[in-house]
Amino acid sequence: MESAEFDYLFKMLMIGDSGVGKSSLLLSFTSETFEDLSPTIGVDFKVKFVDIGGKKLKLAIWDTAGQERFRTLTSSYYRGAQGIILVYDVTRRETFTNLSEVWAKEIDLYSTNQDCIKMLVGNKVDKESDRVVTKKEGINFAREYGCLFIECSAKTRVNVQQCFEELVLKILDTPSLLSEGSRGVKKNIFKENKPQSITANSSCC
Ligand SMILES: Nc1nc2c(ncn2[C@@H]2O[C@H](COP(=O)(O)OP(=O)(O)OP(=O)(O)O)[C@@H](O)[C@H]2O)c(=O)[nH]1
Ligand SMILES: [Mg+2]
Repeated sequence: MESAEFDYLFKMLMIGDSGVGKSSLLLSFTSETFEDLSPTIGVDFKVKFVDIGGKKLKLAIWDTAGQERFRTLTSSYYRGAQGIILVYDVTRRETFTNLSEVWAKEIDLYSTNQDCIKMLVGNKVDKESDRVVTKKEGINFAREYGCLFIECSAKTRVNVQQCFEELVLKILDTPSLLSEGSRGVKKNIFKENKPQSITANSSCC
């Protein structure tokens, strides 16, 4: 798909404690691979073009660092996000308790879209024997905080695609999130509007 051909641009943000697997989930979604990654420094960013719900979408996904020393950096990344993915590790209880202690508070403070869709993700379900947070606890948290919910594994890629798809479908279903700001560039707009003075090698943005 050409970069100029999409119906909507959605900004999405991944948050959660260090080591829960945010970057691994993103890599699993965008590249269909799994590698042992180093902790994210500051913030990372990936773009993926997808066809979901009959629409051509450009997803700009911001992958924040969970380490506390980067936290002040990440606040600005909440601005304008239509979707927020809150990740915890089903094998580490503190990553789940920090959802209410830290991450839900951050969303309240920094999120600018009132109707922004939140997806709660319990990651690392491939380590079932090490699980300490039950699925029921995840469901209850999601209900209390008004989030969608899914359990998945970046390693085996189970439910990774579904996680992003369900979030995007819900954004598409929310008219206030489909405003002008998220609308994509119309096909061939550059060809149609190209002024005479622009040469073949000039680039845009
Ligand atoms: N078994 C298993 N390990 C995983 C899974 N997802 C991530 N990991 C491992 O968990 C560790 C941390 O993963 P990252 O993706 O770097 O975690 P992060 O949330 O991005 O961490 P920060 O960037 O520090 O915030 C790595 O060693 C990954 O290989 C998973 O689904 N299953
Ligand atoms: Mg990371």
